[in-house]
Amino acid sequence: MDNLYEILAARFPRDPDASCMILADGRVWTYGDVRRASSRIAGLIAALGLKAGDRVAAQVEKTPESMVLYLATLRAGMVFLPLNPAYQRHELEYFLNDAKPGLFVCRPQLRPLANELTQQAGVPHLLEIDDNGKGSLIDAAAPFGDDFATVQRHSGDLAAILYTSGTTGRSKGAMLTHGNLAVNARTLHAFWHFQPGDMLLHMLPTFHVHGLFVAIHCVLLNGSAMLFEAKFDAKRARQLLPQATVFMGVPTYYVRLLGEPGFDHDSCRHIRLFVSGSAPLLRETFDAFIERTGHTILERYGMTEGGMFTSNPYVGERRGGTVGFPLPGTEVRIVDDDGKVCKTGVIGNIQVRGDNVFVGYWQMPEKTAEEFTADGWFKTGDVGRRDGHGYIAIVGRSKDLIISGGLNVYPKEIEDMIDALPGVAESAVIGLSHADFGESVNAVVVRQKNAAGAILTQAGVIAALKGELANFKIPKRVFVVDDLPRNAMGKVQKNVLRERYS
Ligand code: MCA
Ligand code: AMP
Repeated sequence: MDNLYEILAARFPRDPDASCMILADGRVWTYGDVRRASSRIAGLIAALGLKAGDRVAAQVEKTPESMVLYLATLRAGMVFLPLNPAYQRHELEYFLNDAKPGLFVCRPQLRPLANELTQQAGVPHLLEIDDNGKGSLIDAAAPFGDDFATVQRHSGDLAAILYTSGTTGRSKGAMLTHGNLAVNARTLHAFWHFQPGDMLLHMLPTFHVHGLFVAIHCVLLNGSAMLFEAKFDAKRARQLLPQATVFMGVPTYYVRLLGEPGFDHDSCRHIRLFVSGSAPLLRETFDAFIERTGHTILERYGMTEGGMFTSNPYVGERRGGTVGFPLPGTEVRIVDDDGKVCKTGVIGNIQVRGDNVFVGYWQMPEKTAEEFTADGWFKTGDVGRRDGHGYIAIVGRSKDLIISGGLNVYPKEIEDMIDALPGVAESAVIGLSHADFGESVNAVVVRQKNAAGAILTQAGVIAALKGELANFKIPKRVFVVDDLPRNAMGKVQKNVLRERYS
């Protein structure tokens, strides 16, 4: 049986009363609860008449019910499509039209917009899960049985589509199979030495690879429990860490933990592993963490298009400023612009290959072909080097991408929206270093010459974007200028802008 749910469930504890998710209010979801609830929701999804391979899109808060909706989707043989609850009309409209899900699960407060957008996109079913894990989906699933027979799937069948923004402004849906997810889950579970009795403190969102796949798959394969918190909060993390053995986070979490008074060695007394990823961990954060807690954070590197590619060692030296070595089963090479493998220490383009690497972008065969080499390597768009000991360091990106607090923002998407505002001639969106988010989003906006009546201000631009785009993409600062610096080819010199405004 290659259905990922079966692979995970085969490792659930024998005792159905064993804890799986421990919630902030003290409630516990046992593994028996997870089996039963996923069975009922899978029964409902099947009864809606969706066919294997149909998409189930969910824009819901992080709750045990929404986590179980993911498992139920796998059980029913459908494809899970998680969406950040911060997404607004402009983003949702695109995702629903592009993915054409058979079912859209939303929060009740989104209902009017969801009605409009699902009708427009021809999505046949719309159900709700609210922020307390209740709602029409849960009610409708209640009459279904606890013994749903998980649908047979092969390792090459799709399990999930996760949208990653595109450099051209159009988001691309990365198609991940049951096999892609299973192989990465098994690798990480073994490589990071998951063991009986582990307790993961789970504070990541569950609409991305890090929180949904990396963290949850490790726990489920381990049959152990997690402290399942709705979101990251540094104070709360400090309180809960003494009960945990493993913690995973983006660099911002570590920066904020270090800013928390009283966070020290004792707060981490049972922790055996701190993992960081999704964005570069600054050397100063890595060093300050060792100094404060005695723990060396394990930094790893990955992408939506394949889960985790490299990791610092569990046993052995974890080197700050590096992302370690290729994980077992993943090949990593660093090549120059002609595709020739670079010598040790030379900076080049990072390419990866392995069973964890996705099978392509949803309905974008040309884009998919562009991102793979003829011999099957995926071009990550990241730039790095390998040192004499084999440690890989990411030194930059060839793609125009900003990572703010672990969330990706593609400048082109925002530039397109700003350019459409009255009085704007053109714009350039740039990342500037930010103490909390690592990088922040900033817009340099050129006013139209002779634009009658239009007064461009930071507040005006920000107000025009809010409600259309997720808040984390909204520029923190807007600079209004008369022109943009260009090179001889006429290309905007973003490096000059970054220097000017840093
Ligand atoms: C929230 N805000 C942000 C961000 N998050 N602004 C910029 N960047 C952000 N990441 C804004 C909100 O819009 C809001 O603005 C204000 O900050 C406060 O919002 P709130 O929700 O209270 O913020 P928060 O709870 O402090 O959230 C910050 C956070 C969160 C904890 C860093 O963004 C987070 O959990 N990030 C992790 C994302 C993640 O899981 N990434 C992994 C992707 P306003 O006041 O104007 O409304 S997976 C991946 O990258 C690959 C595969 C990998 O390698 O893992
Ligand atoms: P996403 O599209 O959300 O999957 O983000 C993947 C991107 O995050 C990668 O292509 C990298 O640019 C970046 N990333 C992930 N982990 C790290 C890391 N440890 N260091 C630097 N960049 C990282």
